[in-house]
Amino acid sequence: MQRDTAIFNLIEEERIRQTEGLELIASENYVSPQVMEAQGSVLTNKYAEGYPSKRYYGGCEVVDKVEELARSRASELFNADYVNVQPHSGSQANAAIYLACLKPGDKIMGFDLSHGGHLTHGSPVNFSGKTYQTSFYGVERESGLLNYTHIREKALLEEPRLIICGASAYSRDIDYEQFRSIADEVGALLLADISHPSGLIAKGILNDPLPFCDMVTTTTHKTLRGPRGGMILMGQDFDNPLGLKTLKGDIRPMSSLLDGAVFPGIQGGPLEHVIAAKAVAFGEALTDDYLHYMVQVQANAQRLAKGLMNKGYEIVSGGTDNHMMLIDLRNKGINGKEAEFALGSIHITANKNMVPFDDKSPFVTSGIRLGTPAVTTRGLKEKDMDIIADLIDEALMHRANERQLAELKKQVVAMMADRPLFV
Ligand code: DSN
Repeated sequence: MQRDTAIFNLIEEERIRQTEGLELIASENYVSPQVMEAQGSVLTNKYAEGYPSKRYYGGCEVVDKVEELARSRASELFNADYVNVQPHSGSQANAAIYLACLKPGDKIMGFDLSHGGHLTHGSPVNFSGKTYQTSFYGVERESGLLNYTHIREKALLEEPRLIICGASAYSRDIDYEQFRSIADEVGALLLADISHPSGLIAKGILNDPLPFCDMVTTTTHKTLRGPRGGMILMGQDFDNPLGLKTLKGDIRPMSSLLDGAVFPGIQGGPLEHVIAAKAVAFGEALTDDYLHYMVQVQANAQRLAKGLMNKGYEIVSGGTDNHMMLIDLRNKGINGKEAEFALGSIHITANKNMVPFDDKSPFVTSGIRLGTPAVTTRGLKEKDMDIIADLIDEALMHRANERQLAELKKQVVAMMADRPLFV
């Protein structure tokens, strides 16, 4: 067969872009060669609708073992009683939770997207906002922090059936115990979406939601450093809240409803090649090397935030507990779109991001979000974060000076030249 040079040349182009660039998108990372190998394996050829030992296709005896291994490793990593590794993404994982726990029109309450939440937590442009009645909590204007008293008041007022905690642009730890007591007071179910900080949670660096939340969802490709995908976890199984019964009249446990919501509820065949890659990543995450990596991710984020604050940048909430930070650029006279472009021109990749109480549209924004999972995988440490803070500041302040930007780009490429993509 003739090689598809059109595509493979583009893949090579992307490999060079990733190798030369400085990746600060908080939700991106570089997977290991073994994760890549598993994902690019013959498992991609296999249909396996159903679950291990309960499949709708023959020939599943090997992928059954793969999926069991992925589940048992995830279970050990998060101390979870229930794991479903089939969701194709974090959004699919959340969709399955909603399908299992809610009826269309039920009330959900999530973290406002423009304050750091996620599209699937009820945004009006997303299926979650179109299917359910939504309300939102946000951060305080002054502190940039969640205020649990105000979240409780809002929950008492709105009486949601499901409360969602977790964020894609909030740099502080979350008090899941407080969310539990709020959910109990209003009789709501509680979902934690830990897609961003799941690696830090798995290694005990941040609060653990599993003892307090009914269900937990995560992606597997951010801090967890696995293939793109999603997963559902429960610390403990429980009786389904809708009172749904089996044909024999028994109350169905939540685990059975969640399995059914993923398949056949919202998905068909699972991606067993991706599940194998998830298993590899979970195996890596169980090691001490990964613990050291997570500790360094957090240390790097804190150092980068400090370096930028020393230069007068406003980090929402005044710092970070996790792997990311949100910078409100309004005091610097530059918007998020311009900042993303200026950084891109020196090979630093970041994303523009709404900041709380933003007066600009999501296409422009007043902020940028930065994260350290990817640069830490490349081996960068605290002293490198000081250099990155300098590079960011120089690029933003001299964004109209093409010669200076070209010089800064050379510095970025030189910095990354001896940092292999694969660890
Ligand atoms: N797009 C992801 C992120 O960047 O945080 C969330 O889905």
